[in-house]
Amino acid sequence: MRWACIWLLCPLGLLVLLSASTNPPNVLLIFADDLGFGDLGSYGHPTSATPNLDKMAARGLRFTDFYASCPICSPSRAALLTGRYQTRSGVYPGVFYPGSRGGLPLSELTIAEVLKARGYTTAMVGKWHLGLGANGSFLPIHQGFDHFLGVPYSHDQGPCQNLTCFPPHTKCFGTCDQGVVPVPLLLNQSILQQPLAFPQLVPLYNKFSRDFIADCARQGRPFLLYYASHHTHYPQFGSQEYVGQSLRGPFGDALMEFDGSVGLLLQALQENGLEGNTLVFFTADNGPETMRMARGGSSGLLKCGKGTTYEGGMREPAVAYWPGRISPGVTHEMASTLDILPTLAALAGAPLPTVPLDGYDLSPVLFGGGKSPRQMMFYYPPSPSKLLGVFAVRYGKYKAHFFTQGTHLHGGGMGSPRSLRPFQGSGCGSSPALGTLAEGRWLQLLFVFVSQVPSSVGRPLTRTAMGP
Ligand SMILES: [Ca+2]
Repeated sequence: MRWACIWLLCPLGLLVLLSASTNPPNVLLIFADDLGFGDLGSYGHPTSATPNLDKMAARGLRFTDFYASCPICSPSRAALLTGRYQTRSGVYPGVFYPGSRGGLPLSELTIAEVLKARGYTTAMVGKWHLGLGANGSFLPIHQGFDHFLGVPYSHDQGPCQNLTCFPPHTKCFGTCDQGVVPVPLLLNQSILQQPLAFPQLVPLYNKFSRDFIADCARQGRPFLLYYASHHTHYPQFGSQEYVGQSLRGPFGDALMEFDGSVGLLLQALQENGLEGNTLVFFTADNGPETMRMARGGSSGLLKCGKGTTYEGGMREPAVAYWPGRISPGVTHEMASTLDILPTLAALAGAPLPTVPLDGYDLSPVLFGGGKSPRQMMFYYPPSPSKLLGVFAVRYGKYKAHFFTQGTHLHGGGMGSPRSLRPFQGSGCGSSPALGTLAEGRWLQLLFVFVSQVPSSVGRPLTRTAMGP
C-alpha cells in the first residue's frame, strides 16, 4: 500500500516540480503604505478613484480576510519579506529611524534571496524601512535585490515643512519628524537627491520599474519587482497630473497617483507580453492613520486603524492577479503577508529557508478556489510588553482580544504598577479598557493559542535589531 501511494504520487509531484522549474513566473509585488481596508472603490469606498486597482480586483482574486503581520511599518515589512513574524527576525518593537543602528538581520532570507537562487533578477522600488546601517549595510542590495531605487526609511522621517508636496507650490502639510537630516533618495547605495523632490518621485519610480520590466523581458529572465509605494502615508504628495483630481483631497490625490502607477505597471507587463506569466500581488503594510482624519485613510467597517490590534490595524485590501491562471472572484479564506514567501517559493520551485516559517503556500486558494492552510493569526502590538505578550489571536472565524490598546497593567505580584502607553499613531484606543477574555469558547481558544504560539513569545528577545 505504502509503495503504491508513492508510485501514484511521484509523477504528480514530478510534474509540479518540472512545471515550476521550467517556467517560473515573474512576480510583481505591489505594497501600499498605511492604506485602509475601506480605501478602495472595490472595497466599498464611495468616492475613491482607484480604477486600476479596481480592475485588478474585478479580474483577479480579491481577499476579504487578508492580514499584515503588524499594525506598523518596519515589522510588517520584515514579515512580508521573510515569511516570519517580526518576533523571530527581531524587527520588533517599533520602527526604524534614520539614526537606528540596526536593520533586518542579514542572516534572514528574503523573498528576493529565495527567488534569486532560482535565477530571478530582482529589484526593489520605493520605501524600504528595514534599516540603513553603517555604510548602507542593511539596504536592499544586501538583502537579495540586484537593484534599488528608493528611500531607506519612511518619507516623513525628516523635516518636510519647507518642502513642496504638490506642484507648483503647495508645501507639505504638517511638520513630519523634526530630524535634522533631509530624507534622501538612493540608487543602490548612492544618494540621487536630498531632500526628496516629492512631485517628481513617483514618475521616477515608474520609469525605473518599466525599464526594469522591459530589460528582463528582453533578456528572457524571470524577475521579482517589489514596488513599495509611499502612498498613502502622511504627508501626502503627488505629481502635477494628480493635483486636485480626486474627491478626497490630498489623500485622494496621493491614492490616485498610486493607482496610476499600478496601471502603468500592468501596462508594462502587457506591452512586453508578460501578463500571462506574471503573478501580480497587491496589498498594504498596515491600516490607516485615522487620527489624521481626512488626511488618513479609512478602514471601512472595521474598528480603528494603524497601531492597533483591532481589525482596522492589520486587515488589508489584497488582490492576486494573473490572467489565465487565477480565476476572478472573491475569497473569504484567511491569508497573510506571511504567506507570500512560501507561495512564491512554491511557484518558482525554490527551496524554503531552513528556519521556522510562519507562512503557508496559498496555491490552493489562488489556483483552485480551495481552503487556506492558514487557520490562525496572531496580533502583536507595536508597543510590546514582556508581561502582556500577544494582544489578540484569530482562530477560524473567532477572535480573542486578550488586551487592547490603552490597556493598563497593574503590578500585583509583578512589582510596581506598570502601564502601556497607547500608541500615538492610532485614531482610537486611548480609553483604558481591559481586553475581553471570556470563558467557555474563549478558554478553549486560549488553549489552542498557547499550544501554537510561536516559540519566541513569552521570553526576552535574543536579537534586537532596533537601535536607539
Ligand atoms: Ca505603514
